[in-house]
Amino acid sequence: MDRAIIFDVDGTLAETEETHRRAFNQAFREAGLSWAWERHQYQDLLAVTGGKERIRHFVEAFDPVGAPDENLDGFVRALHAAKTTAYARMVADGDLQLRPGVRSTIATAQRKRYRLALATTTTPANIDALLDATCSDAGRDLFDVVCAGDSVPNKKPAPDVYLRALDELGLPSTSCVAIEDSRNGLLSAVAAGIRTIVTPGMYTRHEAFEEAAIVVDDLAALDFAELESLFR
Ligand code: XBP
Ligand code: MG
Repeated sequence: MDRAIIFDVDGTLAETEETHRRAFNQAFREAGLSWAWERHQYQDLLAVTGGKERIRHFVEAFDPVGAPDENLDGFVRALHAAKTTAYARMVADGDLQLRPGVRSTIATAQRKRYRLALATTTTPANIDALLDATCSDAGRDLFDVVCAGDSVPNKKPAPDVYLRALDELGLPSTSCVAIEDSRNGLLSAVAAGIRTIVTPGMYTRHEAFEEAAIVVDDLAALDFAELESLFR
């Protein structure tokens, strides 16, 4: 029976959320808005997954100056498109690296002919930007299956994106292990029946992970045999 490792993207493959936060703020400035999400506020806003959903939540919760009285959907979509453009530019020009142990875990999985997948809330374009910047030629081809963003009706912590990944892999949850950084991601994977390793990130270190099979600082601190012990 095939086995697969399903990686989350933001916060798991790399510490990308600080770049996302800066990209949101860049889009706000370009739109002439005085909004600026500081780190502490962004950590709270990350409770809402999905950039469009996060902007909408911010408007509805804080009624900031400059938010439109109508056509909020169009306003949010335009703002998020600008943010996605800014993010891609920041990743291309920046120095994001894969988190410790990610590259070696992928290499060991490839050597053992495990399949690799991504299950993420983020916009697909963000995945290409990150993989182009960190995985050079291999990039997205590293992953058999990529399930991202709006491809599912309900974002994390709903199980939709992991259920879609299982479906596209054609594997049962018992043949897969998920790797996540956040409680939302952990709840999503566990709800899909997948044993999950959590490597908390800079914005999620404070969260609860009792449903995780393993919690470890990063994948460099994990013996691959411990990951393999989670397959059933
Ligand atoms: C994390 C998210 C995303 C990013 C921003 O996704 O919730 O919304 O914060 O990306 P992951 P978008 O599941 O990879 O941890 O603005 O494209 O949503
Ligand atoms: Mg994440």
